[in-house]
Amino acid sequence: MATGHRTDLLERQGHDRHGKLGLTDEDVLQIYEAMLLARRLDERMWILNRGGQASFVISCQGQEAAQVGAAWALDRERDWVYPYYRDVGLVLVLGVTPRELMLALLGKAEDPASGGRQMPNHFSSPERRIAPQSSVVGTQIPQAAGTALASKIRGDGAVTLVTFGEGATAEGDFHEGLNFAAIHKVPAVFLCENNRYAISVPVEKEVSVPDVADRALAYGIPGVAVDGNDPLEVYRATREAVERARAGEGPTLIEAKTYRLLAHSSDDDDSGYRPREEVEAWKKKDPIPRFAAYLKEQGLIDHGGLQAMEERIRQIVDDATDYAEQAPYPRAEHLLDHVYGD
Ligand SMILES: Cc1ncc(C[n+]2csc(CCOP(=O)(O)OP(=O)(O)O)c2C)c(N)n1
Repeated sequence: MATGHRTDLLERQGHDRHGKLGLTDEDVLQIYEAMLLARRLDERMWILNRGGQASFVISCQGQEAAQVGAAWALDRERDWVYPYYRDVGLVLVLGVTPRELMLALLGKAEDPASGGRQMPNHFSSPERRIAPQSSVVGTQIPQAAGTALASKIRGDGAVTLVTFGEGATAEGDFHEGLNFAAIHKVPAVFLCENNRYAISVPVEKEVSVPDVADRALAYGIPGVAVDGNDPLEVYRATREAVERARAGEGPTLIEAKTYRLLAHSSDDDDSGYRPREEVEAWKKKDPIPRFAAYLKEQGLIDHGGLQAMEERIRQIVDDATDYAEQAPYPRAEHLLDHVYGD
């Protein structure tokens, strides 16, 4: 039942791949812009960290294609999403604003995810159906299975997408969540962003089969491994999984093979556990320049267009940074608000 699809973006360049997937030229330009915005926001977050303003950064760099490609396959008006902490690209597509992300980063009172109480990148947006997050790895997986079961019982047609790293697939929550979802044939899509490390633990010490997607077989659901640095491949796989789920055919496990370009977090030094040559090799597969090359080959954008996009994004990132820097911190007397039931 498990199917392993693998493709190489570069081999396929030159063909109108997005058109064949039903995506318009405007769609792919917007996909690229969302990926670039995620990257530039992340870069700014590291600068704020190094400058002492942001205490902690957990980065999306390298994973933007997987995140934006998957988000593009959702119905943003009704589907539920349980993201994990690297999903800046995903939540941007769902409507979370750069200002909101920066408010959370700097722990400001106006942060809509938690009023400055959560760690950054612990997204939460009820109106966009983004469920709040725990830092405990993998806990979102059974929660998402439960949300999908609720959709099935209600018959509301919503699909639930849940994302996680490959390290999370070594947690009991992953196995319980997939087992439950498969038994009850719930409308869920499980997306593993396999970036090859759980902090310092390499994928070979986390997963005993060649592909995380192979694990789907044990639950009797389809498992698909795709090039996670190609947004079109991730979009295609996610759209197929969403269609299956909406048609009542149950869940799918997708593995987007990608790489975390930076350290696990701003508190981590990755030079102790992974060779620089490996990081450099993956930089050559960086999804941002690769997708820019595709858009150029398709004649959808040129150097000037890319420059204009960069400038537009720089202004958005500047505005978000300035706004969050000037925003007030939570007041001490509100310390316990929204922390305990009230
Ligand atoms: C249950 C649990 N164990 C350990 C941790 C510490 N921890 C935080 S992130 C992380 C790595 C998770 O790796 P993965 O799921 O592959 O995601 P990645 O960070 O690589 O994107 C770990 C071990 C935790 N938060 N929760």
